[in-house]
Amino acid sequence: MAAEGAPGEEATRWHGHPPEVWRERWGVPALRIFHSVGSTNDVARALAEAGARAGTAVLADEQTRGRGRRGRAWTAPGGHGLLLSIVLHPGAAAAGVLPLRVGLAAARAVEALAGIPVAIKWPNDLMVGGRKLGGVLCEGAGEGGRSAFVVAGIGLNVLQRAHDWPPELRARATSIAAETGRAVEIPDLAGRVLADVSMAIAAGGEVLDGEETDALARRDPLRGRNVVVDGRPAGRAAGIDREGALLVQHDGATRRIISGTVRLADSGAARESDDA
Ligand code: BT5
Repeated sequence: MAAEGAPGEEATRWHGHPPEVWRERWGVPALRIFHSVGSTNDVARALAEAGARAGTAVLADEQTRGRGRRGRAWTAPGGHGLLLSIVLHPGAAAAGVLPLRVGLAAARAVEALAGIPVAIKWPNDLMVGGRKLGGVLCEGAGEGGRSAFVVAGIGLNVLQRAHDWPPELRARATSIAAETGRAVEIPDLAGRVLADVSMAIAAGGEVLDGEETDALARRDPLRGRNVVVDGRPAGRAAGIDREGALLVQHDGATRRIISGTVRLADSGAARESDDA
């Protein structure tokens, strides 16, 4: 069982073991585990600013201020999901590449443990059956230029059932348990995600390589579909380039989208608060 404790207080045991046991098992340089914390990304950022080594990880059962991109919230009922942040030293990797590289590694970890195919909706959504299973939030050290470190936050829905979601997410969110009827152990998933993300970052170059772009293309639910970018019809999605930009074709021209919120033009169900 997850450890109990006051918000912001580190857990002394998590799923039956002290954090040090998990740290050793996963081979990470440092690990902080909380029953409840504001945002694991904030804790990881503070550790990174204090010089934490690459691979340093922060986990929580519950976040009181879990966040997505652009001020949106990440909602996860306590103990039902994986809430993980990893300090990365991404070297020369372009900013647009990181969420996709991390998302691909997380998708592969889920596929390996849960046996379900995971789509990656540009730039940071992990989807199963058209519903959101997880998301990635990469935050750098500062605005502009390249960061010495990046905190990769990963939220994955593991044990939630339909009644666990607030009404606005019920039709749009899913979990590994809801998709497979089986539970994956959160510590197993954490270990696998940590290993796969660290390996992908260590091996990754400045831009996505052919293997990565192929793997993303196979998991791209937007490709060939008409899309709406930040609320405006933009054209037909035509894949992801090596810098991590979304390619959109309209009137014979191809535009590179480097940031934004995208949905399918024909998905009424996805007329989401995400467009806000
Ligand atoms: C994301 O943002 O998808 C990135 C989420 C990253 C969360 C992790 S958890 C560990 C770390 N610590 C943090 O504080 N954050 C990271 P975005 O693309 O902006 O999506 C947010 C939107 O997804 C919300 O506006 C909701 O519509 C929806 N959403 C919120 N919680 C969800 C959930 N558990 N499952 C599916 N969809 C959700």
